[in-house]
Amino acid sequence: MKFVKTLGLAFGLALSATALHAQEIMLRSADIHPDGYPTVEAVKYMGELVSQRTNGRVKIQVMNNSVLGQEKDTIEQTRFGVIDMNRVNAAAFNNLVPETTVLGLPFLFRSTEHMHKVVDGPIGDQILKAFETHGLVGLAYYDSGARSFYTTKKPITKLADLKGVKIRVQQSDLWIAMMQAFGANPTPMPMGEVYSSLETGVVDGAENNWPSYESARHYEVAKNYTLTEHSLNPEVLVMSKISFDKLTPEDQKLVRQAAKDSVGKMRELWSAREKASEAKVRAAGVNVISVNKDEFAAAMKPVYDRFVTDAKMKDMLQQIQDVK
Ligand code: GTR
Repeated sequence: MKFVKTLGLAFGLALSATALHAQEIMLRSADIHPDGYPTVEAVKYMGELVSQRTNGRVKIQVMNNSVLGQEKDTIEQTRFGVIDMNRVNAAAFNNLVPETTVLGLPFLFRSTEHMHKVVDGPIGDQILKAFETHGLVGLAYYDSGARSFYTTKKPITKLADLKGVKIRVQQSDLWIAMMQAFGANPTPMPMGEVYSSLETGVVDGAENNWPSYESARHYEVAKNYTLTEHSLNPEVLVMSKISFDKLTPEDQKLVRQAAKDSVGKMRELWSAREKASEAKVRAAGVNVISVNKDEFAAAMKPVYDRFVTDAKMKDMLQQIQDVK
């Protein structure tokens, strides 16, 4: 956190309590996505809210486009208080905060509405709370749509087509296991390496939502997009516990509230961008393939067997499934 300027500090010797209160606070927030991407714009919007509500005393600077590094590294830096805030997909937290795993389970959510109800309810809160023992404060969930496969050469039209296909995955044990259960050969790597890996044949494919497939230009090199829609894993906005603890209780409340208040904006931006990205890649000639999703879902039992083992996970899963 940068305390940029101290208002009303006449001599610069010692900071009085009042002067400390008047300090301008700049919170730096990381994101890998480019300008215009809904997650980036939603955190900018949150920044506007925070600034309005504090008369410009607290501000958020969104440092997107991976300028602060790839997600795994920025998460570490956020835990150490070098970065104040971070917007990342839940998958990136799976190994650190095991409670997040449940949200990425394949074919878990019946619809976006179901996912919203879960993350907006007690389970969502429980998972956000779980970040606190790992140096992070969970602020809010953002949409990430449905993830589907895309491949460079062989189009995936049925489950058997994934056999032995090298698929890039997020760096998460859950996601590696999921790809194995689909029969694919998982290659974990950061998002920033995917384009060149597809282009040079290091991997045969990857999987993501329409906006990422489009904005990262993966559709230029992997032109077959198969609508498996295997996960609705949301994005998570977190704050560094170190940075959070430096704020006054009032500012902590304000930051939490502004994050929650940005969710509605994010959902609007997301549904518009999903449609726009889909239209753009279809217009660019992408081969969009429909599949029998039940066949893919039926292969996921080993993933559930491996990750839903203890009483806590079983209970969370049950509660999620019970949400109507
Ligand atoms: C995107 C997500 C990123 C990252 C990326 C990936 O949809 O917004 O946070 O998880 O996918 O596949 O690495």
